[in-house]
Amino acid sequence: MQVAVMGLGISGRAAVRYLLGCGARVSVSDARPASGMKQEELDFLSAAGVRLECGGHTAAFLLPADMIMVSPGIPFDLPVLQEAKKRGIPVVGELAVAGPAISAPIIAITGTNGKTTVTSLIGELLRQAGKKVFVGGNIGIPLFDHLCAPEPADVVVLEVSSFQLETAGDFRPDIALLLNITPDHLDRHGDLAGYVAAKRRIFVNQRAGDIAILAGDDPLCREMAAGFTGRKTHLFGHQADCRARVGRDRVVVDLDGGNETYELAGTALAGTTGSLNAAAATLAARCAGCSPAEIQKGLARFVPGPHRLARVCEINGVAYYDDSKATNTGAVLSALSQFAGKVILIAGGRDKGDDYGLLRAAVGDKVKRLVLIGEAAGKIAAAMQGAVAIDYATSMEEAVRIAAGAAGPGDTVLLSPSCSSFDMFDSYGHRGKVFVAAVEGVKTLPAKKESAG
Ligand code: UMA
Repeated sequence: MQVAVMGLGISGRAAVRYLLGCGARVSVSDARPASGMKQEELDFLSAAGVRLECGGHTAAFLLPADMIMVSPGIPFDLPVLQEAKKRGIPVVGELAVAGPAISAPIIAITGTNGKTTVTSLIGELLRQAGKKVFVGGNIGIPLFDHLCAPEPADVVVLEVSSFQLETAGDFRPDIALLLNITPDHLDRHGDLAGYVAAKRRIFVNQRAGDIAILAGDDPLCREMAAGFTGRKTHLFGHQADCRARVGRDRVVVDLDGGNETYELAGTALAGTTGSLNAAAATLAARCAGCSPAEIQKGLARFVPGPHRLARVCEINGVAYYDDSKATNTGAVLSALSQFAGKVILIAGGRDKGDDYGLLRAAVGDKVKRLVLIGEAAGKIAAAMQGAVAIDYATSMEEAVRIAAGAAGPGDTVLLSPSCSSFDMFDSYGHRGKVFVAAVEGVKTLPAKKESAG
C-alpha cells in the first residue's frame, strides 16, 4: 500500500515509523520549504527510502497514494484533501489508523480545558492500581508509539483533540470522557457548532457496554448526553443526578447505589476546577476497575503539569501566576474565578477565532489592568474597550515589567493568554518559561515607594 503522510511533526514522524514497520510504501508532504527541514529529518527519510515533497501539498504528489494520513494541525478542508475524498482516497488521522489495531481497552479524554490534567490523572490512578498504562495522544506522545512499543500496555489512556477527532474514522474508546465545551479553535472548525460536532465524534462509534462520561454542569455536554442510547452514560458535576458529585474539596461517587467519598483537601486537586477534574477521572478509573482505596491514594499523590495556574512566587506582596496553558476564553474565566483580589492580567498571542467579549464581565469585575501582547492584542482590546485600563507590550519582559509596576500588595499578576503562543514563542511551555524568567527579573528591580497620601 502507498501511504502519503502529510506533515512531518511529532505525529507525522511516528506515522512514518509505524507504516514502514507495517510494510507500506511511504511518502511525506510537508508545507515547510526545504530550507526549513532539519538535517536529522532529511537523514531519517532518506535512510528509510521515503520520498519527500517540501513547500506545500500538491495533487501530483498526494493523489497517486492509496491512503492519505494527515497530521492533526493540517486543516481538513484543504482543496487537495477535498479532491482526494472525491476520488475515494481515504483521508485519515492517527486515531483512525492506530485505534482499530489496539487490543487493550482505550480511555479517551476530550474537552476544551483540563484534558491534559485528567489524562495524566487517570494514568496515575491506573498505575496506582498496578496496571501497565500507555498515556499519550494530544498530550505529546503519539498513539503509534504504543503500537511500536516492545511490550503492550494493559490500558491506553489518550488525550484527543478536536483536530484528531475530525479524522478519527472508526476509532472507538471503551470509555470516552467529554470534560467541557467552550468556544475554541473556531478558526479551524468555522463556528461553535463545527467545534461541538468534532468533539462529539469521541462517542460516535461507541456501542453497548461502552461508557460515556460527560460534564453535568455544562449545558452542551448535558444536551449531548440526553441524546445517547445503547451505552452507559455517567455525568459528573455539582447536580444531584451526577454519578460523581462535587462538593467542597471532595467527590462523592455513586455507581451502584453506594456512596464513596474521595477527599481532596490538601491535594493538588482542591478547588473547583481540580474537584471537577478529579470527579471525571475517578469515574473513569472506577469504571476501569480501580478500587476506591487505590483511587484515593492516586488523587493524593497527583502533581499537575506545569503552566496550569502555577504559582511562581510572591514579590513585594504581589503573587505571580503562570497559566500559559490557558489558550481560550473558558480557561481564562476559570483562572480569574480562583482569585478573590485584584488581578493584573497579561493576555494575547495568536488569535484562534475566539469571541473575547466572553471575558468582558469577569475582566471588568476582577482585572485592575490588562497588559496585551501578540497578534491578537488589537482584537482583545476592541472587545474590552471601556471595561478595563489597557497597556500594550511588545515582549513578555516588557509585559511583566508593566504588570509589576501596576500591581500593589495583595494583587496578583496572572499570565493567562486566551490565545495560542505561536506568534511569539515555540509553544505554551516556552511562553510560560519566558514569563517565569521575566518574573525573576522583577526581583532585581527596586521596590516601589509607597505613594504619599
Ligand atoms: N504542516 C504541513 N501543512 C500544514 C500545516 C502543518 O505540512 O498545513 C506541517 C508542519 O510544517 C510540521 C507538521 O505539519 O512539520 C506539524 O504537524 P502538526 O501541526 O499536526 O503537529 P505535530 O507536531 O504532529 O503535533 C500534533 C499536535 N499538534 C496539533 O494539533 C497542532 C500536538 O498537539 C500533539 O501533541 C502531537 O500531534 C501528538 O499527538 C499540540 C496542540 O497544540 C500540543 N494541540 C492543540 C491543542 O491542544 O489545543 C489541538
